[in-house]
Amino acid sequence: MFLLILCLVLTTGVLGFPWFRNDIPNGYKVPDPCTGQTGQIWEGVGHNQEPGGGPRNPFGLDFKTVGFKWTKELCQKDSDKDGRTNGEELGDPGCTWTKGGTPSAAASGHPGICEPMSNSSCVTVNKDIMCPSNTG
Ligand SMILES: [Ca+2]
Repeated sequence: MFLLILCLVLTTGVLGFPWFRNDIPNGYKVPDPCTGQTGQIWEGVGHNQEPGGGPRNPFGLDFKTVGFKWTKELCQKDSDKDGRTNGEELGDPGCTWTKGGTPSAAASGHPGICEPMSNSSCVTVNKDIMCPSNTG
């Protein structure tokens, strides 16, 4: 049993916590904002790299701060400072979504990556973001 737990801990350390995607609206449909990634999904929503794992992006840090839950506070915050709240980006503009429910809108942005990425005011926020290819 101990080994099983240890194994789980080690695995999640590498992969991130994929089940957290059930804890935010449209967690499986967050668009990848990197150049040339149109239509692609950013799997590790709270992380600097698309597959997840490694350091957290601003949204991941805020998500951790509120206890890995979709709270009104988190929903109304603009973690990546691009002028749109996390709720607006994830398709819950009214901050009414609860776990298991259907979001009122589709995800229209990434809550942890300042968009558009080419915007000069986003460069500092996005300095640790690793795009899937070298096109971003
Ligand atoms: Ca935002």
